[in-house]
Amino acid sequence: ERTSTLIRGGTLILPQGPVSADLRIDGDKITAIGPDLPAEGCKVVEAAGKLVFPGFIDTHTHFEMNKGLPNETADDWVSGTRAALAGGTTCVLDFAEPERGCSLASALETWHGRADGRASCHYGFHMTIKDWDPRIKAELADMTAEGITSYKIYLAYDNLRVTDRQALEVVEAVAREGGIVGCHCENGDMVTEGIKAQRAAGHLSPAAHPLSRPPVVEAEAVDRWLALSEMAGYPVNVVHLSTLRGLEVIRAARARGQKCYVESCPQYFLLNDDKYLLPGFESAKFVLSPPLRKKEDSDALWQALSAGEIDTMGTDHCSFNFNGVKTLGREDFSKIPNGIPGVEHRPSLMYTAGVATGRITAADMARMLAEQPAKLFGMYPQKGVLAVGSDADLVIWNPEARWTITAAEQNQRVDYTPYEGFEAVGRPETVFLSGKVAAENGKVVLEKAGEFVHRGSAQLWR
Ligand code: DUC
Ligand code: ZN
Ligand code: ZN
Ligand code: ZN
Repeated sequence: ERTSTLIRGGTLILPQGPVSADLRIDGDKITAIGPDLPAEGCKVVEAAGKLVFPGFIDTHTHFEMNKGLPNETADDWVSGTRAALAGGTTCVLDFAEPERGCSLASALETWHGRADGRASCHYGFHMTIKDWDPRIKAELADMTAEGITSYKIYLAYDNLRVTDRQALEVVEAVAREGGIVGCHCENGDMVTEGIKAQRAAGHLSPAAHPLSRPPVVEAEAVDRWLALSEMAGYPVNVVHLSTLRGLEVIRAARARGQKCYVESCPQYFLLNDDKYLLPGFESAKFVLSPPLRKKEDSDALWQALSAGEIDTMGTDHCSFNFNGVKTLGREDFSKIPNGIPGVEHRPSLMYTAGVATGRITAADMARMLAEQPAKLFGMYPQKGVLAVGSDADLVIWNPEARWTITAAEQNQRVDYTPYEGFEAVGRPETVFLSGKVAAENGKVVLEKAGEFVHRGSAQLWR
């Protein structure tokens, strides 16, 4: 049935900034925004003292990754999207990955099979390209027709990476589709040698992980990725930027007039490489790639975020149980499955450390966690903005709430959180998904109502 809701007296976080106004929802759309809207026929939600954000979009998740293998992720599509929703994220973009030698269509079918009817928030897929040949190339037009307009390639991981020549061809081919390609920027050969050097020195504990892939590994790959983009004459996305060195490469390219997009993740702002000095195997909880970096890197990323140099914030949510598959690397750090959880906590982490401290505004947060993700990935203005005609995915945010992040109370189905004990300021109080109340105070109240988002061309605003 079609319901109407009036969200009354909240501070709406609009693209131009915060505005005190009412917002009306009819069915699954926002139908009016303005002062003193009539309440006839509406369920009224009082939002005085609250912020109203567009539903947050996580540009980077890995649910049900390595399915069926010993290093399978902890969160599947059911638990991962429930956690996202509980934390105020109404849409995720997950990485679909074809099996070696298989078509993009086969990966799309597999990912639909896992997500359809099981997801509690809306979702789309980036398509990972690891084989690149005429057959795969011919599939790009089919992908566009299927609502897939973003791709990912790796310059690292021997089993995933493409050559530079292939990377160039991928960017050129995706440009013709009006899509966008993101890249995991680490130099694969340097990582391989870095791991070998640590092992040779007898360093087998998680403490060796960051040493095996220092900042130059990222900086070199970012530089090469942007060089390939320049040659192709089409902008690309750098995913999960972690270092000042990488940022400097991006700044230099932009100073020459090159257009590019940058994603980073909360862990690179909030956690540092001192986590690799924890006793025993504890540091394995923080083994991800790129690794956590130094305080100077985080400080530089905060400055870049404040200055609008970072376009989107994803989580790279890739959860492995600490008392489970993380132990595959107990004797050898290089065998620790790479990744950390975070899909549930990104909005609260960024609000606490960013907005509440004054480093960014609430409008900046909406821009980097909703509006720009929607634009870059072809969902704007259907998603990413509070506007008449847009989908009614939104979050009523209590800026006064104080709470503590703990694994015991999380929705993520993994046995730890890297943010255990983090004192959060602000919390999503009510999350609307397509016009319906779907989560309240960190608990999901409407399950499996997520829908696949058929995405259009990338909107390249830079
Ligand atoms: N890095 C991780 O830590 N996990 C998932 C994939 C990646 O690139
Ligand atoms: Zn489907
Ligand atoms: Zn990556
Ligand atoms: Zn990733």
